[in-house]
Amino acid sequence: MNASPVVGILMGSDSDFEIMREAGRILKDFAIPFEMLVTSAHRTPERTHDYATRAAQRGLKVLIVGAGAAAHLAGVVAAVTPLPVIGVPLSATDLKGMDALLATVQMPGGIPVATMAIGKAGAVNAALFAAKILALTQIGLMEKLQAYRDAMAQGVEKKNQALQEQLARL
Ligand code: RP5
Repeated sequence: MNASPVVGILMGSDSDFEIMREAGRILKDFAIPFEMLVTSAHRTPERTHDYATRAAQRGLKVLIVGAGAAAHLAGVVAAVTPLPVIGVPLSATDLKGMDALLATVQMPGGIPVATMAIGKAGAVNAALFAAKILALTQIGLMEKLQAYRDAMAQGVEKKNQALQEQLARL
């Protein structure tokens, strides 16, 4: 039996999936059970409201919300849930995500949305940030996060070594 999801990944449209799947990949690597759904602040407001109001009682601990354009999804979700909401602004219009960034980050005082970078880096960081929140109470997750960081550092070191070898051949 699959474990119950502790992270919900929401996105405003299926066109957001290409980027938001990166968050899912990270959570999968960390063996954090999650669910993913398309729901829109504007096109399906009642469904969004229903999901967000029931998320905490269903056992979810963190919500990751990606949206582009006039990206109100993270904000309207945060308005009705006690759970931490992590927003990922996405590039969906000629404004290339600046519209979504401002709509997501400029929340009025009282309703926080932890806003990440626009696009793929934001989706990756949203998942890592969710893992950090869960690691406060979940044994073993802190060590996995450290291992991820160590692997990343080793990757940079390898790239530097390759660069030095290329430099030597100039
Ligand atoms: C937003 O509008 C979605 O999050 C998406 O980024 C954007 C465009 O949606 P589609 O027109 O591609 O469905 O609500």
